[in-house]
Amino acid sequence: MRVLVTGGAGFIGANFVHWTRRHKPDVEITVLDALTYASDGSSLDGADVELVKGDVADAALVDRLVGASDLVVHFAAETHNDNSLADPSPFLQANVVGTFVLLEAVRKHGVPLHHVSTDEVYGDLELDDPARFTEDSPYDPSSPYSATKAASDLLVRAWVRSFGITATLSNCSNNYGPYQHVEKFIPRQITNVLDGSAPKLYGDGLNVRDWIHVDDHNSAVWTIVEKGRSGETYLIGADGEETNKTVVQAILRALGQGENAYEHVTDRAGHDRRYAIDSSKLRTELGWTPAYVDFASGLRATIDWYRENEAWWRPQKAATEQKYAATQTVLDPAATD
Ligand code: NAD
Ligand code: TDX
Repeated sequence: MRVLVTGGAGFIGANFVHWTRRHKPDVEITVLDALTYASDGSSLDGADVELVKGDVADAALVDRLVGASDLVVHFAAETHNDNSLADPSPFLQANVVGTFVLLEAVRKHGVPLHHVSTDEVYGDLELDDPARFTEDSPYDPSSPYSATKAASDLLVRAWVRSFGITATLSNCSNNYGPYQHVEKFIPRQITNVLDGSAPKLYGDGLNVRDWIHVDDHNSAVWTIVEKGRSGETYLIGADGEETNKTVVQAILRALGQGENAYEHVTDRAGHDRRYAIDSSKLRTELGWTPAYVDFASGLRATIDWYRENEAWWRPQKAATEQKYAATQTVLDPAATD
């Protein structure tokens, strides 16, 4: 079987490739990736894949690659909320037009598709709301990024209904683990501390994210590919709700610093307050369970990975911090703590 993995040089896609190599050695893998700033070809070192540099919105290229595949798993996207606030345009092109082009190719060739999406399509929850997102939650995206992911989900659903393509969808919560770009929350804070600078909390730092180890996300994707029903959406989550402040304090402690050695900086515009996933459907109908049930130990392993792989993240660090410094200023602690 040959799988076409779009976005396979990015964080989750590269981990998906390595997971597949470990658990399904007979699967042949083609990666289609534009190799944007967010990717690093070296994330795929040792993975034995065919790596094609190209755009998921390139119809001729996508047609050829899909025609030669038995399955498509679609990770390719622009993914950082802060970037989508600075310039939404690449998000429309990669996430909406790219998904449309892919859908036309799987329709033509009759190849099954798994579409990877995010819980952010459902908007956010209040901190004290006992509710969590389910497959029936209404779509209510807040940022340009999440709006384009919502649009891509709806395109996939429409192609199933109108054209009868075979496709499953998943919406996952926040991932952590190796090979995540230093612009994202957990790698940014780990590498800040390793560099001797303070972690940066947006606003009051009390926003909640529902953390899942990237290997659990990818084991869930394979479970859905193998056992899921076409046209269905499955929410993926591992009951990992934490405030951003708690995560930063855990990173500081693990790296031998005082747990309050962080700074508050300018909040993100439209910052979603809380995400929380109810993954009962995936667990009950398809029998999936996460392997990393202890966030603290998964986080420590991730910290160790960044400590041991400075050569992987170092080239991106200075430019990333420079970009942040242009828009974020340190807030008075009296106003936030
Ligand atoms: P990432 O930014 O690390 O990787 C995205 C990859 O897509 C990169 O390698 C990039 O080069 C590639 N890409 C971007 N535009 C492309 C284009 N036009 N054509 C081809 N390739 C292109 O992101 P990630 O965190 O690995 O996210 C992967 C997918 O998972 C995305 O669809 C994202 O919405 C979804 N997701 C992410 C999370 C998370 O916590 N990171 C959670 C839920 C869902
Ligand atoms: O320096 C920071 N300080 C901070 O407090 C950064 C970079 C982020 N934050 C906050 C914002 C969020 O509340 O941390 C939280 C996590 O931020 P991100 O890593 O930017 O993730 P988020 O916006 O939650 O989106 C992520 O999860 C869902 C991924 O980037 C998306 O691609 C995915 O769909």
